[in-house]
Amino acid sequence: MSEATNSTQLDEVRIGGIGASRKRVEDARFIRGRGSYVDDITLPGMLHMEILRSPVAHARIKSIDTSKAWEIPGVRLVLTGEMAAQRNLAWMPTLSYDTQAVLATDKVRFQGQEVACVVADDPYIAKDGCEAIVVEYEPLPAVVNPRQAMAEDAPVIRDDKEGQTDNLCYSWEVGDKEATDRAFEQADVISRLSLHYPRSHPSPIENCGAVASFDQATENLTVYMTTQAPHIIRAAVALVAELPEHMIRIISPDIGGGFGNKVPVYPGYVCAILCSILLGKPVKWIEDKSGNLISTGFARDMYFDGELALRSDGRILGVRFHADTDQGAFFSDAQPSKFKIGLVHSAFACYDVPTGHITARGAYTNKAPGGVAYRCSFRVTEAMFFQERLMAAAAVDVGLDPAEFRRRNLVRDDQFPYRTPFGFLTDSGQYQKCLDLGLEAIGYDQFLEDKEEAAKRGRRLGIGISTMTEPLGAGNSREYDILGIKMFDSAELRVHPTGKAILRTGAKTQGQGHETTWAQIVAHELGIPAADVLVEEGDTDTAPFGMGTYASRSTPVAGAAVAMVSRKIRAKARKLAAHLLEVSEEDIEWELGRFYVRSAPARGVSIQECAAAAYGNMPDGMEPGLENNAYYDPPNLTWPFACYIVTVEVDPESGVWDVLRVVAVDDCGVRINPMIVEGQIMGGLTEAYAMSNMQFITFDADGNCVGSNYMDYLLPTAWETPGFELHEVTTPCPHHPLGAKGVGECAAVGGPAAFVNAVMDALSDTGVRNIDMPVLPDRVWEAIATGQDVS
Ligand code: MCN
Ligand code: CUM
Repeated sequence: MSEATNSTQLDEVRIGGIGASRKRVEDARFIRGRGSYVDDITLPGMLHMEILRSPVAHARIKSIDTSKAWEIPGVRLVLTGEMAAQRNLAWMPTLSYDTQAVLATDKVRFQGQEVACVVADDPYIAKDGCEAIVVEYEPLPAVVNPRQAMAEDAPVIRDDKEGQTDNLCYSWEVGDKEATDRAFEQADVISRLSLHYPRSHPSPIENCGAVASFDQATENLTVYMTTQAPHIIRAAVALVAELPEHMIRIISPDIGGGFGNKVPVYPGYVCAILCSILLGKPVKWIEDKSGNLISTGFARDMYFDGELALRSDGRILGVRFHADTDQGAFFSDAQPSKFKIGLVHSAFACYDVPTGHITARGAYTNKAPGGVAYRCSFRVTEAMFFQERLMAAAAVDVGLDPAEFRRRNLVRDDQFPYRTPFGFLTDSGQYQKCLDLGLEAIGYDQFLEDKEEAAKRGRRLGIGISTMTEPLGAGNSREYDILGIKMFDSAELRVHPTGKAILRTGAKTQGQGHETTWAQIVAHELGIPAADVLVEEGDTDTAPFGMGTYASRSTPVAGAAVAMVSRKIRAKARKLAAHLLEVSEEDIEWELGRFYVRSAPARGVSIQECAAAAYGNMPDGMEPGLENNAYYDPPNLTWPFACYIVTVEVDPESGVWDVLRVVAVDDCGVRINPMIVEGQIMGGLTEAYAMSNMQFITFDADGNCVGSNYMDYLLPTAWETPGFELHEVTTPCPHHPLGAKGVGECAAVGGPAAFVNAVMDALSDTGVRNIDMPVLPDRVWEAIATGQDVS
């Protein structure tokens, strides 16, 4: 037995507990090129699949001739929609209760849509096979804008759906219309803004892919695939294929970035599975970059018109807005809320707004499906962008400094839990403190002076603020589910006789560092050094059932489950300690990694000694072993807060703008690994910067996707990305066992408005209210030259 005393208590940071900026254990393999991604999987007899995609956006399919493809040596299967239909798989249900074509049969509805696929001995033969397929298309007019799609005379895209006589996908409203109308009647100032949040794409470095392996002897199906949510995929396959779950194994190996792109279910996965079933051989499908950019996981693409009712002193009396969203050809949003438009009504949650009303419509268009994906908890990014752009415009209209305007309206610390006009309950925060810290860090007053001085010499400086709280951590099971399965998550912990342990969760890391941080939670709860805890995720045969990683839900939900399972282990270890120390449980105290006798602190046993006893020296009647699991159903979403402040200089001659400084103040509650949290914030700010000024995917009038390659769709590199100055406030989450809130998406959500607000501030004397993203130099130049908004 250990003879340690209280004074030698383990140093939590030294064992890699909470608060330790532990180096990421997964990086040891990633930076050596030793990760194991889907494309690294090779199975005996494996064949390769390629997809033939539609070159046109909207057309009736008159015929598909595959005979030439079948003749190519090495081609094993040519699959068309007709053949899939024989298996009832030409269409699949989406997670938003719509249907989506797996392979087109009647029409193609967006450029890049899956029309056929070819399986061959190698991927090159499969590609040749695709090129040998002859498809006769009868072109139809294309619609690429949701408002045009909802016009009277627009061609009906989803004529496959019974009763669908227009392109309306859904309409929705929330809030109190009458009270809001009254607020606007009483307003001293009404401030309006219209804008478009452009379509964007997560573009992870690794594209999507799968290796499907159907064993004809056992009829078991194993699929290695790029998914952020393996158990949901297994549930979906079980439901669609009417197979029991134990015959389906989904393995999500290392993932080279998800960013939301790997949440939806894509036709490519389904085709790979179907081809493997038909051929009885493993089939690998690896998407190429254009395929990824043209067909998967789009985000945003939303038009806003809205207004704020203001009192002359700057207090907000009410808010109302309308949003039109472009859902693409199929409504395939992978999101667990009961709201078709996601959580757009989290807008204005950080401000004390008495009342509000939101209306929204979603439209089908001839564009790839998508909507909620890309580092965003379900249209929260658009909501916060519109909120902060409108706040900036309103500050000008009401004649207040934008920081002071926000300060007057931010929810105060003593108002929590705070009920928003749209029904959310925000949990905690110190919003004013974050804002003040940000202003101090950027040297707000000094910058305003510098700006005025510079203006005298014809220079345009600008400062942009963005403050927001967002709902992270879907969900709680009362309100959030996918396919009827509630949004809890899970952890299973097995402590071995030597005190080493393996932890598995229902989440799935794609670069966020779960292998590092979950071990830190175990270290914090049990005193087992983080280095002694192996973390595994992503295999449905071994991981406990969980709903996966998106919506920054891993820490709020799976992370909480890790804490809870560790506590269960500790409770059993306490009984073992009492047995070893020959005292009753009530006489035992816990300090990190050790139980001791209250009256004689020098008498104690380590957690490792308890682990050994669980297998070799348990008391009579006690079940052996030290393993357990926990399922955690969060009582609420977590509500982190952020304040981002950006300064820029705009060159009036060219419209080019340079970022001078970026200050970020994030409050995500208790930070498990501060270094990883900072990495998440920097990554998010980088994406925010890119969205604000360089990324867009547009479509011409015929529906051709312009920007489906990295020459047009730009990814930020170290060269253009500005430096970030990070600051921290900690308001523990009141309902999370560790006080942690999610953080993975904050900077990507709140960041874009700070950049755009800064540019607009630099143009404040021109009367221009809005330039739509990306805020390209030519748009800025045009705005300065014309004094008009640029969309
Ligand atoms: N963390 C922490 N303390 C907190 C909150 C988080 O130490 N208070 C740590 C976590 O332990 C975890 C990381 O920060 O290691 C992110 O945690 P969390 O906020 O819970 O988010 P998730 O793990 O659920 O990640 C999802 C989120 C989303 S939705 C997108 S999209 C996104 C993002 O993460 N995709 C990413 N960040 C990404 N980062 C990388 N590298 N790759 C992606 O694909
Ligand atoms: Cu919506 S992107 Mo993330 O939630 O996987």
